[in-house]
Amino acid sequence: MILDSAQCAQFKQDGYLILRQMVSSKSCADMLAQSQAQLQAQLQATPDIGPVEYETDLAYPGAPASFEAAGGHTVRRLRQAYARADCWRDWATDPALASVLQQLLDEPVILSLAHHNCVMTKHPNYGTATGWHRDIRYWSFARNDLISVWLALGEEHAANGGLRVLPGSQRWAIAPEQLDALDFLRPDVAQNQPLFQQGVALDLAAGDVVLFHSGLFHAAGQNTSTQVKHSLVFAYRGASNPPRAGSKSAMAGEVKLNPKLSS
Ligand SMILES: O=C(O)CCC(=O)C(=O)O
Repeated sequence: MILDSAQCAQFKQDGYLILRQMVSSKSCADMLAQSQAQLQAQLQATPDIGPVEYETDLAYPGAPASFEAAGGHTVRRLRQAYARADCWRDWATDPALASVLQQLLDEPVILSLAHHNCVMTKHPNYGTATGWHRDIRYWSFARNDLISVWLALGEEHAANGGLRVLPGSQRWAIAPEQLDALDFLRPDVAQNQPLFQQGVALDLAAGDVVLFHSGLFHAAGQNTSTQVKHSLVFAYRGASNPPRAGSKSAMAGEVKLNPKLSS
């Protein structure tokens, strides 16, 4: 798979690119079944089958107040996806994906196991909305120039907590007072209101892939459907953009990708 010049220009301009139906329905169904099975095993919880993040851990507005509260064990993320299922690992290192990322980063590509590396499981009950943020906020690399790869394993839209993006926001200069203590765009600041109006909701089908720049502001709502939404998400850097020594970004290992050779 090779991006055309319009797609490359679009990524540069908007900070994101959607590749419709990049993953086959069979592969998606396998990846979704894996996620559903691991979630089910986690709910039955003896012993833990892998690391997870709970809504309670994240404590976004509306999250259960404690593990004892109703919904206290709602899983937000199945972590360390790379290590916990062959099909997820195969996708994370897919040579066609590597080729696309190499085109956008213009250099060899490395998968970071420190960030994302998870299935996001947004639940109808107790699944919280995420405010406008940039993925780079907690990451520590030489440059703010990574790409998050979001694979929809089912339909995603505004009603089930689908992604929204602020196109071009990877190039915006944002003043510290526009952000809260966790680096979310503050909803109460007048200067942010025209920014929020530029939000675009992404409608995705299973197999659609969103590539987005680590500086792109994005957000997502609550899941008002009856089904858990599953999205597999990994983060990639270019070879010349290493994690800062001693940072969390440098602690979890990396995988060098092999792009598909064009014939
Ligand atoms: O699904 C969501 O609520 C958005 C998650 C997200 O953007 C993130 O964790 O970086």
